[in-house]
Amino acid sequence: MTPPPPASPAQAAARKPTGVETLKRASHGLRGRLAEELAEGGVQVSEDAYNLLKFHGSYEQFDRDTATALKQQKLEKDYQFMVRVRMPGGMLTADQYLALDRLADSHANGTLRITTRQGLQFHGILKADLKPSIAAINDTLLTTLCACGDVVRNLMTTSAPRSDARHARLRDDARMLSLALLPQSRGYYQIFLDEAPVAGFDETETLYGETYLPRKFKIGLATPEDNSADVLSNDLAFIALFDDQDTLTGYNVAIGGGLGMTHNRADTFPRLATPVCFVGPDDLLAMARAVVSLHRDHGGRTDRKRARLKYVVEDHGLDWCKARLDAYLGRTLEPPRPMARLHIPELLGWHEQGDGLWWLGVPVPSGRIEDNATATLRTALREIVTQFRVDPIMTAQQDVLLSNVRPEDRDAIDAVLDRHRVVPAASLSTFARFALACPALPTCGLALTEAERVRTPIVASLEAILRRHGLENRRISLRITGCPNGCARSYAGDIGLVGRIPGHYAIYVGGDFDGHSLSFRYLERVPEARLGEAFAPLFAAWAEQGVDDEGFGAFCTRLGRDALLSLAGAVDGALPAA
Ligand code: SRM
Ligand code: SF4
Repeated sequence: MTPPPPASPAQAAARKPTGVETLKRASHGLRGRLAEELAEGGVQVSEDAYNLLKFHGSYEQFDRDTATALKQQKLEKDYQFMVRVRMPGGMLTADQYLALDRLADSHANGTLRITTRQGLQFHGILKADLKPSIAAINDTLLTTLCACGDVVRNLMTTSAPRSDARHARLRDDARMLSLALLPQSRGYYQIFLDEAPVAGFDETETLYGETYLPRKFKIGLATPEDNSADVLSNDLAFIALFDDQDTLTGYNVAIGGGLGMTHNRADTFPRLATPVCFVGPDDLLAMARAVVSLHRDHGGRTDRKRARLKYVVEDHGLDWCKARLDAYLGRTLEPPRPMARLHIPELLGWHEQGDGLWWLGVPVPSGRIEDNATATLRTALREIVTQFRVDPIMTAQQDVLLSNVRPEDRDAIDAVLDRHRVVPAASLSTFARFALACPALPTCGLALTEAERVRTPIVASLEAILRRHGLENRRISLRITGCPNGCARSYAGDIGLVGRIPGHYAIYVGGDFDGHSLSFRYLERVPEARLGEAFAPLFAAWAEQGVDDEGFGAFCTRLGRDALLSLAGAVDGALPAA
C-alpha cells in the first residue's frame, strides 16, 4: 500500500492537539504548579494555572467595570476569582446554605449567584482567599471539584422536593452519578485541603485517561413530567420512565446536546440531544461511562471550539455513535421507548411535598442572592433558613426552593419575605418568572454585552407589551446572554437575546418553553432600546393569529423568519439575520 503523502505544515498544525491537551497530560493529575503558585502571593496566576484551576471549580476573572480606568492610570486590573460549588440537583442542607452565606461576606463580594445548572457561584474572591474559600466549602461537605473543566460537570435534575418514588430516584441517581464520575486524582485534596500524599494510592484515571475529556461534559436527569433541568441541552440526558406503580422501568438516553456557538463560525452551532437508546434501571452508571468514553475517544482535541460531544454526533451520525455505545456496553442496546412529551412544571410559590411538609419557591432575579435597594433577599433567606431550618434547593431557573417547611411555619415565612420586600412569585407574571440571564458584565471575560444587569428593564419593557395583549401569563420563556455561548440556554427557550456588540443583541425566536426545539436567528444587532419595537408586532400577531394554546416559539416557527420580518418591518439600527 502506498503511504499517505506527508502532511503540509498547515495540515500538521490543524492536527496538533491544543495547548490545553498538552497541559492536561503533563499536569500530574491536574496539579501542575498550582500549590506553589497559590503560595507565591500576588493577585494573578499563570496561564497554565488558570487552565488547571477550572478543574478545581474556579476561574480567574477581573472587574471589567474598572479595567479601562485602571489601565489609563497604568494600574493593574482588579483580578479576582469566581468559585463554583458542585451540588448535584442543587440540593443543600440548612447548615450548608448558612455556611455558604457566611463565606459570601468573609471571602467574596457579598452575593451568592444561583447558576442555570443548579450550582452556586461566588464572585470577587482574591487570590490570597482562594485556598481558604475552597477549604471552607469542603468543610461544609460540599466540593468545587470538577464544577468547571474538561470533565463531567454538576449533575442536574428536577429540584422539586416531592416525596414520591420518582423524585427520590432522580435525586439518588444524580448524587450517585456525581460521585462516581469524579476523577481519581487526589490533586485537589492535596492542593486545597493539605491532604498528605498516600504512598501506593492508585490514581490511574480509568475513565478519563491522562488527558481527561476533550471539553466539558454535562449530564441532566428528568422524567417526562418534570423537565425542569432542560435535559436536552446536555451532552447526555437520561429520561427516567416509570410504570403505573411508580416502579422505574429504565431510562431513555439522549446524546449530543450543547448550546455554545461562535459567531462567524458556521461549523459551530447549538444542538439538542437526540434519543439513542433505552437502558434498564441497573445500567445507568455503565451507560454514563460509555457516553463519556465516546466523548473521550472520539471528541476533537485540536480545536476547542469544536470539541463537544455534539460534534461527534453530528460528524459521525447517530447510528455510528450507537454502534460505539453497543461496543462499550458489550451488547446491542434497545431503541428508545415511546414516552410522553417533556414538560417543564411551575416550581415557584407554595407546594405540598406529599409528606405533610411544604416547599416555597422564591423567585431570585438572575439567580443573584443579594441585599439591594429593592429587596433584602439574602438577609431574608438567612433569617428563614436559620429560624425554620428549611433546606434550600437551587433550580435550573436560577430560583431557590425552601423545602421541608412545616405547615404551621408558612405564614411566618411569608411575613419574613414581605418584611424584606421580596416579591412573591404570585405577584409576578409567568413571563417574568421564567426569564433567565447569565452574569455577563462585569465578571465574565467573554461578555460582549450586559445580561444580568439589564434583565429587569428588558423584562419590564417586553412584559408591558405582552400585557397590552393579555399574554403576560402565557407560558413564554426569555433568556438573555451577553455572548453566543448560551449559558442561560438562550437558544432553547421561546426567546433568546444574545449579546453581539456592546448594547446590541441578536434576537432568536422559535424555541419552546419545555425544551424540545431550538430557536432561529430573527434579527441581528438590535439596539437594547429598540427591543420592544422588534417584539411588539410579533406579540400582536401571536395574540391575533396564534392557534389555540400555541406557544410563542411554535408560532414564530410556523410563520417563519421572512413572514416575521415583514410583520416587524425595519427596526431602526437592527439588521435582518443572514
Ligand atoms: Fe457557561 C463559559 C457562566 C451554564 C455554555 N460560562 C462560561 C464562563 C465560565 C466564562 C468563561 O469561560 O470565561 C462564565 C462565567 C461567568 C461568570 O462571571 O460567572 C459562564 N455558565 C455560566 C453560568 C454561571 C451562567 C448562569 O447564568 O448561571 C452557568 C454555570 C452553570 C454551572 O453551575 O455549572 C453556565 N454555560 C452554561 C450553560 C447552560 C447549561 O449548561 O445548562 C451553557 C450551554 C450549554 C452547553 O454547555 O453547551 C454554557 N459557558 C458555556 C460556553 C460554551 C461552550 C461551548 O460548547 O462552546 C462557555 C465558553 C467556553 O466553555 O469556552 C461558557
Ligand atoms: Fe459569559 Fe457568554 Fe456565558 Fe454570558 S453567555 S456568562 S457572557 S460566557
